[in-house]
Amino acid sequence: MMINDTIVAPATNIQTQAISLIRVSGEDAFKIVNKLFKKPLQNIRGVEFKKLIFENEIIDEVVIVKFISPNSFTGEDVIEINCHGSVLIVNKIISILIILGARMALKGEFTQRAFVGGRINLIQAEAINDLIAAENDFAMKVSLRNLDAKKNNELLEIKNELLEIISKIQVSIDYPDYDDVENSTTNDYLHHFDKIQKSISNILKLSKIANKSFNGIPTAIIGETNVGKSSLLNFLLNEDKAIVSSIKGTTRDILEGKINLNNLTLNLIDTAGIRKTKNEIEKIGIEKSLLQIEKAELILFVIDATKYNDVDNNLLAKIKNKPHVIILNKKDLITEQEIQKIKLKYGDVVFISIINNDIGNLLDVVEDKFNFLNLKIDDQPILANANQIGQLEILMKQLEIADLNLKNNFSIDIIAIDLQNAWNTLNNLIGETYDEEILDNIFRKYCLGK
Ligand SMILES: Nc1nc2c(ncn2[C@@H]2O[C@H](COP(=O)(O)OP(=O)(O)OP(=O)(O)O)[C@@H](O)[C@H]2O)c(=O)[nH]1
Ligand SMILES: [Mg+2]
Repeated sequence: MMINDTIVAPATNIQTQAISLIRVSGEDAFKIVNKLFKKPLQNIRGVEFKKLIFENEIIDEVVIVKFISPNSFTGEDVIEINCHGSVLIVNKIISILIILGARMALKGEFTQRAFVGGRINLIQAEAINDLIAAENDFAMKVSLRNLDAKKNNELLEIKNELLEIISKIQVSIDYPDYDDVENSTTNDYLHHFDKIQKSISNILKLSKIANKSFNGIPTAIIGETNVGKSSLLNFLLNEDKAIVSSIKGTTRDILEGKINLNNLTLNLIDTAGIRKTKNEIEKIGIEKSLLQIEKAELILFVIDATKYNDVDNNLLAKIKNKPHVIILNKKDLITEQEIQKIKLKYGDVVFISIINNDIGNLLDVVEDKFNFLNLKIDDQPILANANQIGQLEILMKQLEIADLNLKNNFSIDIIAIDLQNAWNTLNNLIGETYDEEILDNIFRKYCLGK
């Protein structure tokens, strides 16, 4: 990636729509865009209405928004062209700008420039993409929070504390006698260190919980045959995805779909009904269902309410040690008296009747299983995307190693190296130091024009 050239990209979809937005950023933004007007743009922040002309032909009437370096998103001169939302016009304007000297931007390159130019830190840059990709309210709130650099001051504090320990250690390496003067004993280090470890461990724990909300929770719909598992999948997805029939063993293979609740996303998996069978194909399907019980992080266990006394106890035992919701379907076929009996037998269950489009409070019960709402997202950093969690895990390990070596009275030089590693990881996380390749990996996941 060259940082000195001027880039252009559509910031809205290339489709027929009311208005489309084209972004230009770079040193030559004004020079290039001005070639399209009779009179050049005024070189001040603001908005101008213009006729866009190329080779004596009017291309469009546009509204130009101008941001002057360094007061723009990228930190460079940025010109946004609001043109009519025609695919032809957008393509034409972009082609002309490229002929005139701009280069087509890479995905996420505007944000990358904002980061490299020091306008935002890496956590903020990642939050922009997480926000665009957010599929539920919780993911949206966490991303919005991370757009604000101040919200992650705790990380900077931890970094400063680490630096302080490192420099003290450095002093005692360079001037061994100075230790007594400073009175900075190993205990001092240990005390500071415990605090740092606790903070990072807490941030990692919360970030992992939040990550579940970002990525979706693998949720298997499990039960015996004919209980209404596929009917439930179809209802939740609001489409006829799975075949539903009164024949036992209708579903043979797993089927997947995704739904967004208020604070979490479920990756639903419909499975073959579990029963004893001689049919080879059905057997394979059932093996897959059993595997899904292992793999899923939430199980929706469906029981046919008219057959609540015949549920396979082995199967019930398998799901009991995983997060699960017991669902009694076909409520329409049983009496109030039977409902009471079922409650006595199973305790906390949800009654539903898919045939009557009634799933009771099922979705609330599911949301309550994961208490994202109780996470006080304002109180501590939450870095929920996979890249950040990976870095936090490395950091945690490095701190643990340093801690262990301190407690085992290892030479102070070794501990200095351990801490330096942790400090480097923390810098990578915030983006104060970075590897070009890693950055490219992060930003190429962004939308074009972002
Ligand atoms: N009365 C009643 N019937 C239902 C209800 N929900 C589903 N059914 C019927 O139950 C039968 C089985 O439904 P499916 O959704 O195919 O059941 P399944 O659990 O996926 O079955 P397998 O794929 O064979 O394991 C179908 O005839 C559905 O119409 C309900 O709430 N009430
Ligand atoms: Mg089915």
